[in-house]
Amino acid sequence: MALLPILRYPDPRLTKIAAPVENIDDDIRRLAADMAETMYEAPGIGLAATQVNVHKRLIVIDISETRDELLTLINPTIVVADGHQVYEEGCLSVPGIYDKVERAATVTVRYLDLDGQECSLDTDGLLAVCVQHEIDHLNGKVFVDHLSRLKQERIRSKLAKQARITA
Ligand code: QAP
Ligand code: CO
Repeated sequence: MALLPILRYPDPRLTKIAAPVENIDDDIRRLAADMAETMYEAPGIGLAATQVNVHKRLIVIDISETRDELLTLINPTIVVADGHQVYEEGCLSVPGIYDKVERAATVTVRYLDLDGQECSLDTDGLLAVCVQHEIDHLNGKVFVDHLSRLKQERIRSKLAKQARITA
């Protein structure tokens, strides 16, 4: 197991579109385990492979209080989306920044699990938000992209300033 470095917005590698996972082999299983360890250590509730500079369609999520309900979704696709909800989001790639984003209220997501089994998940609330946020990463999108240009500029300058302080 290993902790992986997380890309920081506005790193251009966060805009890459991830490719489908073709084979669920030991490399993918190791990546999933390392991503889970990285998410728990952060701590966070979701992490996409894009954020650790691996451009494959794989995400890990755990929204439980007890931190023992890990979901690993391979090649996830949203097949049904309904309604609207607004949730205050954050992102491990955009540390210290939180803002409201409107997304679908309920989603059905199809994916492969680590055994290569076809799975389907019907969800709402925070888990639905998290699934949509992480699939956005696989498509090269960060939650900041949903905000106004003015907010995006403020976030970029705030993070650039922070990077100078911590450098
Ligand atoms: C995505 O985000 C998410 O700024 C996962 O300093 C967030 O795990 C989906 C984090 C909210 C739905 C709602 C952020 C940790 C973690 C930070 C995260 C920070 C430390 C974010
Ligand atoms: Co994120």
